[in-house]
Amino acid sequence: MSQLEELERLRETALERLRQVSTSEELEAWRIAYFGKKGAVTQALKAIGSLPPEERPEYGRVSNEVKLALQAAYEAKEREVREAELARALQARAVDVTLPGRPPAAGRLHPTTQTLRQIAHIFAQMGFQVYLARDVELDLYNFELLNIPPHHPARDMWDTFYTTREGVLLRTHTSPGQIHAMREHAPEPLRVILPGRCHRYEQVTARSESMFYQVEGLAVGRHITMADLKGTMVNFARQMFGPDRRVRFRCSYFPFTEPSVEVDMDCILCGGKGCRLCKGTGWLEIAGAGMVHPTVLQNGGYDPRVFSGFAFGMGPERIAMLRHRIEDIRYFYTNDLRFLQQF
Ligand code: FA5
Repeated sequence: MSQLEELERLRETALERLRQVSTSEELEAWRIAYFGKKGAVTQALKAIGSLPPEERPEYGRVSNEVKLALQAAYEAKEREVREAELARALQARAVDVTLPGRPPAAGRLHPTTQTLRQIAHIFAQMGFQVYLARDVELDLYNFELLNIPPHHPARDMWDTFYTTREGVLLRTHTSPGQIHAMREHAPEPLRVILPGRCHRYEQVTARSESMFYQVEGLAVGRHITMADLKGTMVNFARQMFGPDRRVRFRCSYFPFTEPSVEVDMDCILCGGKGCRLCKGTGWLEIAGAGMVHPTVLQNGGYDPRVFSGFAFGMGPERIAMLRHRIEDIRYFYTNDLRFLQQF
């Protein structure tokens, strides 16, 4: 076969192999096979030096033609492969822009948090600031300074979680915060609410949890009377449950208030006629309250001959249960989204 025929053959096989190329890797292998340092075209061009002089011009012309033809074919193939690969990639990661988006799951506030905020908002309008006290307390604050000495039978009102450290417990109510707040403010007058978690070693039922919240309220000043407590409770009940609410005060007992009362409002379901919600009484309990006991005022740093005050404590879960007709307090903290997403 003459040199020129070989060139022709080279062109044909190269073009044939190029036709079969479909990926960029194959294309690169092809380029190296023909145009690499030891590639067939590179070698063919170099071969010109070993030819007799009379054959060189024709060989040079044809070999150059083959080179240019193959280069052009290579560039065309390169474009083709690139477009095909792009099309394949788009196909594989196809995005249908007409589909509806996937909305991120938005969180929301827990029903207790919502209720706590509503309560704080209502009391803020009456001039109460929020005071945060600790969850882990000393027996001293949870009981003794609240007029409940060791071994006093009144301790039975609160089933307590004690810790392994002597005198340290989980607070059973937010009332110990009263002492902290008074000691911080005395002898200035104060008006605070104290929201927070409480713990009781209690049988868990539809109405009682072992961990729940309370919102304590405390006002201390000169000339504060039971009338102030009543006005504050009535205003709260009407803002929380509607302007027509009636409120009644029932005698009760707490060691840290004297006199002590339970605050009831007329049933939001039956308006006082008696139904399942109010167990036929027509009334729903919303808080325990009373006038701050002189001993407690003194423990807080106030002179009970000059200062007086009222205090109350309510359960925000029970308030939320009334507002939303939730029948079981256990729904609050079992983290079932079917419940939580309703608020
Ligand atoms: C007290 O804890 C008093 N410290 C309240 C108080 C404060 C009286 C200031 C006077 C002056 P009591 O144990 O009744 O009182 O609890 C108050 C409220 O906390 C209850 O009305 C109820 O709403 C809520 N509560 C009590 N125990 C539980 C429980 N186990 N689960 C859910 N809520 C509870």
